[in-house]
This record gives sequence, structure tokens and C-alpha cells, in this order.
Amino acid sequence: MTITITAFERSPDRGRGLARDMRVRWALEEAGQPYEVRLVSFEAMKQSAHLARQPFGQIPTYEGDLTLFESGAIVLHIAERHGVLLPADAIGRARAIAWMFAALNTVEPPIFDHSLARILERDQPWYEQRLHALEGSIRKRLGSLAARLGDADWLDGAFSAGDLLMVTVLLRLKSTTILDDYPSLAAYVARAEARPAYQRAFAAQLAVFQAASAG
Ligand code: GTB
Repeated sequence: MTITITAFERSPDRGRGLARDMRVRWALEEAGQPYEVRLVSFEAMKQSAHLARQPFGQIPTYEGDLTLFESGAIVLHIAERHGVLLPADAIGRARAIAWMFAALNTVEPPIFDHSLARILERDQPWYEQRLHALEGSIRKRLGSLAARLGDADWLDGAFSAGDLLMVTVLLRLKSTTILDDYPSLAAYVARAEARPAYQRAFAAQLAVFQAASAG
């Protein structure tokens, strides 16, 4: 079975590993699964062939044993199908999945809004106020997350799909100084980035940007 995922032909993050195909690449690397990548332009993403895979015209998608969209669902599928990134026992599994939801539903929204504001809302008269409010929301989440992590390496036992998603969310803060105030979280992110599977995934998505820049 060949696994094919989609990614930006030209990622606006310039190969910094922030686009959401990175989660899927990383999970596949953790699972030791080879994969192919279909690069799509912004235009192609909105056309029927891609919309059949992703109803909202976005990346990433997954094709293999089934066609799937939503990065969290794809990571969960990879974890379940290949028996990685989730504890074997039902209770441990449920707890790891709770961290996946926490990453995407509780921690990511203010971080995503903050980075979007920094790109799109700079010229608005209320920009500074909005940024301040969003930063407050982010700090509230990071404070809680750091308290729960304590001095553990990972959120709940062994490295899981919950950690994978949480780290991809926190990486979005790298263009700010916010994480500097949460050294245990900065160390958590660094620990995850040091994983060979992360490094292979990062190198693969960076190579796409470098090839597009050279061409
Ligand atoms: N909930 C969906 C999922 O998790 O799969 C969200 C998918 C999504 O937001 N995809 C984005 C996309 O396709 C790319 S990752 N956008 C094009 C569109 O909507 O038309 C989001 C992203 C984009 C850019 C950066 N960056 O430049 O740093 C980071 C993340």
C-alpha cells in the first residue's frame, strides 16, 4: 500500500515545519511508514479533485488504506493502524487521545489566532489590544500545561500522539519570545524536536521549500 499525503507546493512558512502536513509526516516517520507527497498549489486545493479529498480545500490529506482529511484524524489513524504513538491499554489510549484533543481544541486556537493576527491585522487600530488579549489567552494555557507537565518528559507516560500534536502547536510560538517564559515547555519542545522521526519529517518538508526556491 502506498501512502500519499498532500502538502503545499510553496509553503508560506518557507520550510519552517509549521504547516500541518508536518504532523502527518512526523507520525508516519514515527510509524516507520514510507510515504509519497502530492504537492498542491493554492489554486489546485480549491478544485474538485482536491475537494473530493478535503471538503474545505486545505492540506493535509492522506490516501492509502482510506482517504482522510483533518490532521488530527490522520495522526490518530496512523497511530491506530500501525500500533504506535498510543498506549496499548484502553485507559492509557483514551488519555493520550484526550491530549490530542487538548492540543487541537484548547491550546491551538489562541496560538493560531495570535499568529494570524500578526500576519493579517497589523494595520488595524486595535491591533496592539488584540495581540495583548491573545497573548494573555496563550499564557493562561501555557501556565496550565506547564503545571501539568511538571518535570516529566511527556504529558502522560511515554511519548504519544498527544505530545506530537501538542508540540506541533507549541512550535508555532517559536517566532515569538513567549515560550522563553515557560522553560519546561521550551525543553519539552526541544526534546520532541530531537527525535529522529521529527528530524526526518522536518528535513523532508524543508527539502520541498528548497527545491521550489531553486526552481
Ligand atoms: N483543521 C485542519 C487540519 O488540521 O487538517 C486545518 C488544515 C489547514 O489549516 N490547512 C492549511 C491550508 O490548507 C495549511 S496548514 N490553508 C490553505 C487554505 O485554507 O486555503 C496552516 C498553516 C498555514 C501556514 C502556516 N505558516 O505559514 O506558518 C502555518 C500553518
